[in-house]
Amino acid sequence: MTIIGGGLAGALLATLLAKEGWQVDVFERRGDPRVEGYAGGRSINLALAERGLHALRLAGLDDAVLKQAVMMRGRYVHPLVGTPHLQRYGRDDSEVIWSISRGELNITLLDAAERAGARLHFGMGLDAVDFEGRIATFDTSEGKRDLPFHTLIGADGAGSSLRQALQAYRPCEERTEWLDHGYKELEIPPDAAGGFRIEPNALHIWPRGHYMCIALPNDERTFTVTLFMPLEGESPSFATIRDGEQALEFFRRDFPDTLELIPDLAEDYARNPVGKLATQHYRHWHLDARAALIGDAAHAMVPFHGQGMNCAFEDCIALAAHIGHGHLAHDRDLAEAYAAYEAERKPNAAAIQQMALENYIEMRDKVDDAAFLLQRELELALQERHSGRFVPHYTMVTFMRIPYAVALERSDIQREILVEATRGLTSLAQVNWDKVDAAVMARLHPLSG
Ligand code: FAD
Ligand code: 8RB
Repeated sequence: MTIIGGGLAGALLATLLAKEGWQVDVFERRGDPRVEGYAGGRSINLALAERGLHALRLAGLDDAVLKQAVMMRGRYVHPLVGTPHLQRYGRDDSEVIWSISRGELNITLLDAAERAGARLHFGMGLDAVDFEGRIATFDTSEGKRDLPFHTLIGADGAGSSLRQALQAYRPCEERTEWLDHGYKELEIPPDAAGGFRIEPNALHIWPRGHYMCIALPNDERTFTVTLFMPLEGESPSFATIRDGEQALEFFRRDFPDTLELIPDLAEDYARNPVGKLATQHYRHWHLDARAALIGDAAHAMVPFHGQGMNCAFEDCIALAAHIGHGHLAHDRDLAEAYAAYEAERKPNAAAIQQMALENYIEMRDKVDDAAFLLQRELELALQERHSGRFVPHYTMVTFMRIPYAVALERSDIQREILVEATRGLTSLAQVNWDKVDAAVMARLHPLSG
């Protein structure tokens, strides 16, 4: 098994396959982060939820990762006017998400892959593939190198070289849906006493309608802040807020409480690049037994549900399960395993891609809105009244492992029930419970798992 990319999915899949007895080689373009430090430098964090945590559990890595994680109990919403407040994600501290460092996670996964017997090759970026002769060409510091392979697994991220090679060899339908919003990262350092400057156990959101800031805690007492806003168009957009001075003025007006939290705002803003965001769709994720794609290489998504890594880890579990033990290395079996993996995961990836787009509107606009908050209240009440039948959207995506496609289908029905039952109302006391209960019973069957 030749895995291209030693990022999050590549390193986890290498561990799982090596444990199954496969001979695994991982080729990573960058240097070894355990030797050279994690490329990208600054502390960048990710939200880990149940799907990702479960995958780590299967690899025996959950304890090691959680040791360095910061618990996030809910959304801490900072309105422009009014009091900041916590909206819990779940019922109690068993339903939380975890902020973890990408660099530390990647190192934990690479160590595990090596311990399981995988061979890691750093400084080797895939350049081109001869699928007929089964030769892969890599860029190295000493020039190009050709290596034979049996099968290639592309875990090389949203800009996947393996996917490009596949598209060149056997073009298939593809679609990149660019979001017209981008992002920029900023930082909240520790306070003078070395502690967190704001509530550590939350995912902070400053919703502002068409744009927003979020902040996730790091265990070294900093927060990584991400500003999301339109790339072009009328102010505010990245086209109109161009330098540190304009950023200061913008934040003074729209995020006044963050000014004292982000002392280097002007410098961070001027120095850090504007990131672009896209959803990528590919008709085929595999080429018979010769190649398969996982994670962002197969289905990059926008970040607003915090599920990119979680979904990529689910891909790894699914692919490893379909492939099975290392002694079944016949091309026919492998091609079947790849096809079964693709059939299982494609509808689910499409579902979370769509839900991620929808969650941007919720985060930037609705978390602050009275009608939405009433719907959320009703959602929690219905969870109590119809336990196992009415399960909140966020809970299905974040705290359960039911297929994303099932979560999407049920969320659509539930949203209709919530909107219908709260239309024109200002409090739960006015709800027509007989009618809502009947709608729940008629339209939702009990969910297992
Ligand atoms: P990656 O982790 O990107 O790994 C790809 C690897 O392939 C890299 O190591 C790269 O160097 C290597 N590579 C690339 N090209 C080649 C080549 N030609 N040859 C060899 N190697 C190559 N997801 C969440 O679930 N929760 C979050 O909160 C969250 N926050 C995020 C925050 C940021 C700033 C970003 C950018 C993403 C976030 N994501 C989050 C998404 C998550 O990072 C990705 O979905 C996840 O990393 C996908 O894993 P992957 O292995 O497919 O890709
Ligand atoms: N990629 C997240 C959520 C959902 C939070 C909620 C949202 C930053 C890039 Cl934007 C975002 C979530 O509904 O209350 N859970 O986890 C992570 C998020 O952004 C990450 C940090 C991010 N991802 C390029 C930037």
